[in-house]
Amino acid sequence: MAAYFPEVNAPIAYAGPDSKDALTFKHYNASEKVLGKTMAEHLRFAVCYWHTFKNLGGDPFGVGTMVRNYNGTTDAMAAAHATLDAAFEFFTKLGVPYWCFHDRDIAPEAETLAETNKRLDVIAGKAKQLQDDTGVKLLWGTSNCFTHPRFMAGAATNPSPHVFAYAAAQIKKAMEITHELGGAGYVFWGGREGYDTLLNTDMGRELDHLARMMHLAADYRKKLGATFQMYIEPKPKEPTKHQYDFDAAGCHAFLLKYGLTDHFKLNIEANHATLAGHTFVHELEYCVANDLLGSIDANRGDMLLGWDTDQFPLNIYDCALAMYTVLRGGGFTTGGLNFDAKLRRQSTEPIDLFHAHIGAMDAFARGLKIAAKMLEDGGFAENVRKRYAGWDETFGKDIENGKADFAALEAFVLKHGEPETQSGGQERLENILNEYMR
Ligand code: XLS
Ligand code: CA
Ligand code: CA
Repeated sequence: MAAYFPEVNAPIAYAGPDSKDALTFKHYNASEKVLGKTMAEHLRFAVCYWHTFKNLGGDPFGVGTMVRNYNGTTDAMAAAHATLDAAFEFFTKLGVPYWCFHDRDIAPEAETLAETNKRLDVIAGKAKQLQDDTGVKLLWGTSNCFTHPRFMAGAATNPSPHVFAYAAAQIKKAMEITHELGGAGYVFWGGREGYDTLLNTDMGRELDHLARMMHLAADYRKKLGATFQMYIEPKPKEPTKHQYDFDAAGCHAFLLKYGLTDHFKLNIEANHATLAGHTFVHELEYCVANDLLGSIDANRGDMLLGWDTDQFPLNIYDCALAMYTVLRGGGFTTGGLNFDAKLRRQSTEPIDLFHAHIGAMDAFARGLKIAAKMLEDGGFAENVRKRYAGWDETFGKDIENGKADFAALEAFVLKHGEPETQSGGQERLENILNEYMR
């Protein structure tokens, strides 16, 4: 088989924090145990197909800058075959256990749905073979219902039932191939499920239609006998002005209203959290508090740019706090850390893909170790326990259990007077956190 990444001859190895070799892991040691599980089992890293192999650095102001020898042919299916070979070479050399794709990433769309599906079958068959040969597994699959012009006004929320039907047919097929490939998950990111202007939008009806699509998907999952976990991925805006799956809380309200909580968890993306005006860890914490934690799209935005820059995650604080929340939530089951991240437009060489992923894997490995230490030391948890200690006493418990009515609460205050103040101690806690970042 042709080598598409000849600069890397063997799988990237762990060489320890003192290594000066850029093509080694300094912190990610797949088999090293942390809190009883290997780092590979905790982190469940995945490479995404779309940014890594299909994005060539184009932006709204300019065309692609990156040359890749696996998609240099005008024969779309030949390029699809070569790209899949290159992808599995990359996964294997990087040493990631999982990958993720959209239907339209792996196989190009044809003139008709029937022809497009035939192409998908061919490429999915090849992917199955490559998965079997390499041991790389599918973290999740998804359907791209946002690139083609037919979806310009949304897919499930499109004003036309014909477009709704097209999206349904596409999702049906993507669920089938995800199932055939043994995918652990299936993602719904509502690319254009929102609006550009309310002047032409029936919001209530669109939300009902979105829920209808989710119920159809839940029914079809059952019919397929599939075991993959379905996720909704929140994002507040971009490409549309407003997207209905705004954030974790918005998705939760939607799932509750439409009776969908048994069928979905969330796939939280760091950059989408910040676009929604939250921190990454806020979104994860909301998921843990509401049994919604599914999977993570690991990336980061740029503090000074207000759009979805999808950069590789390197901020150790963010990685540590994210992993602290994930560990407290019981860790990943079906989910993992998918690098939904792309090279900057000036990083044109294929080897840059290795540098980007190695750095991000090391950042999360450090985050995991720091989070494990924070958990083991227990200082933060103890601080929280003490802060809420009043709720563990009889009076607090009575309120929690609904045994104290307004009159009882009033009587308590009349008897005990002013509550004591207690400091939140934020600066002390932040200082302690700083000490973990070594
Ligand atoms: C785009 C989304 C998308 C989803 C999958 O902003 O992140 O890539 O993860 O459709
Ligand atoms: Ca994403
Ligand atoms: Ca994104």
